Amino acid sequence: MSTLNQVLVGIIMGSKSDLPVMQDAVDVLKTLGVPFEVTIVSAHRTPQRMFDYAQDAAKRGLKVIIAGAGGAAHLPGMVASITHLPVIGVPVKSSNSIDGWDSVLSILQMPNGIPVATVALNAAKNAGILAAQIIGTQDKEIEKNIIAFKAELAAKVIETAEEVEK
Ligand code: RP5
Repeated sequence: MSTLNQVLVGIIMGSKSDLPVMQDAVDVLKTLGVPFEVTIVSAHRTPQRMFDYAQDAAKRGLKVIIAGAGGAAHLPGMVASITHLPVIGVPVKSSNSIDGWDSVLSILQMPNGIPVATVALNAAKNAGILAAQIIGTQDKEIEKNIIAFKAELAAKVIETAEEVEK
């Protein structure tokens, strides 16, 4: 049975300033036909909102959370500590001071038992694809969309290879 009417992926971010990066997750989930919601939840500025969001997410039917944040990026890890849902973390390069390593390390270096699936710096597109792949294990339509998406990637490589070989 397809679950396509139910919102399955929650995209959250620490600030509206993260949106230009996080938009890539929005766009690829649209492409892959995965129903999602998007909002701002700050671990530091709205801790109670973060707690409520994470605590209610599974009850509301979400299956995966994508959380993006920059700097001392505690949002993905704290959300993962509250919910049993899989959390995909997107380190956002929010300042030039240490090249985004602050975001990467604070999302990546989780303690044993509380994983966050951390994608590369600013790689919200990959976070969206990974979320769709997780949903696709249980939803035939989304699985089909993922397979088509990957076939398209492969076809582009073959096309460019043929151009280069001419
Ligand atoms: C983090 O601080 C946000 O995720 C953002 O990446 C960074 C800067 O936030 P703003 O000061 O632009 O709101 O919490």
